[in-house]
Amino acid sequence: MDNLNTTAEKIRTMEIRGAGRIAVAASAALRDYAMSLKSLPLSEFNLKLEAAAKTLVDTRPTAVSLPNSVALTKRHSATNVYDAINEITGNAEKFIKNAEQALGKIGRIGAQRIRDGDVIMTHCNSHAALSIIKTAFDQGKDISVIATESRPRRQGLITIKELNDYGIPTTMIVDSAVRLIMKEVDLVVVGADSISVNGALINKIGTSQLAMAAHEARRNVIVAAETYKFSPRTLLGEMVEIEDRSIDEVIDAQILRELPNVKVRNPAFDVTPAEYIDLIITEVGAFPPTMAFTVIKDYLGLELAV
Ligand code: RI2
Repeated sequence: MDNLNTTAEKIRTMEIRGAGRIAVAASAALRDYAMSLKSLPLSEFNLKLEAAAKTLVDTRPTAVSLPNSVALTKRHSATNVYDAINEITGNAEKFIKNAEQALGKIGRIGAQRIRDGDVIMTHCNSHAALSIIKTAFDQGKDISVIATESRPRRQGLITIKELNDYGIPTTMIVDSAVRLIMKEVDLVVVGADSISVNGALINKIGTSQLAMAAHEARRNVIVAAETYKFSPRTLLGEMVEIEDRSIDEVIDAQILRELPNVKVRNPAFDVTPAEYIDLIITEVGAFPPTMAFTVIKDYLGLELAV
């Protein structure tokens, strides 16, 4: 359980972060944990596996990639532990391989939407969104990027470093400059933590203000999302929980102590309605947000909803 708890803690503290990366890390941790239980009777094995799955899923509530990866990894129909471990190992290898390949496919499909000379605005740090931008650049398109700082954790700094190292001309702005700068932008490309059945996007706090500003300026918003970022449980009416993180990420505790009448909030994600989204680029194709149900049904399976 030590390694599993270490991975869970790294996800909780965001040492491992990004909806895709946490899903891959959780799948690998559950696989390794299952292998460590090989001497147990099946009933005990199943109980421990369920407890471990819950530990991983409880680390961060918003990115559906996490419960999806855990559910897809832990399921087995074996009648003995040896076969159960084999199934779980196979599930994990398949999930991790698909997740890695998905990024390349999303890059190739999404890059078709980027034209020579485009200025692209992005938010936070999304490996899927960056795959589209880098692929377009690799194709020889003369592009540049405007990247937001992404307060409070400033994941925009990871994005600008990655773009800089790749040789892509990049401008950093503070989050509140988004609307002013939007007129210089051709399209917005962002990632996803969850996509609900009504096509709404749940992504890093501030994403919806990019989308609204883009809508106002008649610019397209493209979402880069692997199919495992669609939320099956929203089919049953479940709402995606917005993670409230520590206020220490926003304000110094000492300053706050001197302001007894002030409350600070730190929601980590927001919701962008489907009408502000042009296309969602997945590894199996580009879909309008209205097709979220089809993606869930055909590529994740309705059994994940229960
Ligand atoms: P990829 C991140 O969440 C950002 O919100 C990003 O847009 C999303 O995950 C998807 O990232 P956080 O872990 O999977 O920084 O595309 O809270 O890398």
